[in-house]
Amino acid sequence: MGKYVLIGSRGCGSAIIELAMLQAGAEYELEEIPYLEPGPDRDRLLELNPLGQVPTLIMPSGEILTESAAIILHLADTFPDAELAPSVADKQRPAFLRWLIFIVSEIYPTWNYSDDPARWQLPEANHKRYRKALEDHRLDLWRQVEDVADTPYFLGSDPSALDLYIAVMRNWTPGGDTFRRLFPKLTDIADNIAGQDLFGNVLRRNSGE
Ligand SMILES: N[C@@H](CCC(=O)N[C@@H](CS)C(=O)NCC(=O)O)C(=O)O
Repeated sequence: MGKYVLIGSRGCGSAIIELAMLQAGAEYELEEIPYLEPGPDRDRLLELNPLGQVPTLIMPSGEILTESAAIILHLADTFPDAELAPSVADKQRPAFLRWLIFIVSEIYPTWNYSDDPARWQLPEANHKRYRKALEDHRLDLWRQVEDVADTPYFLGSDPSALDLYIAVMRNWTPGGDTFRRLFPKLTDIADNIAGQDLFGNVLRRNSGE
């Protein structure tokens, strides 16, 4: 099998896919670009993925795969021993699918909506209130994940890609002490992943340590 090319950016969800690549033992090359900055890198990204989002993956076949959940499910199919997803026969499979989609479709977009309120043509006077409403909503969503989480991995004793999402996203707003205080089980999961030799470097680089 050839090499994957992962287009990503520091501080972004592309790190989730890097961790998954490491967990799968897949051969990949990271192309780090300033994904929001106008210029040739962004123009190329937009050609590959009209949303201009990272992660964007160029498969060994040259085909483009976007959407982190699709990439995770593809890697789980291609590397069945990688423990990225419970098998179809596993009783944890429905919970895995439920919370994978919850994290990518409910929680992940909240940053895209809140990070730059001007993008949504809101008058400046409303930016603070708008951002705060989304940040509160995000905490409600994380609370639901915390309530059902097991430890040391989200699914209990078996690792899955859900742990990788938690390990990367816990560093995003609100991050730090607030996340730790509000979501102790998710913090344990994230600490567990961050403490593993395989993942430590990517997580440190992605969070700017
Ligand atoms: N649904 C996508 C979301 C990816 C995403 O939103 N990535 C952020 C960076 S962490 C991004 O590219 N944001 C730019 C934008 O939405 O315009 C996924 O799960 O891969």
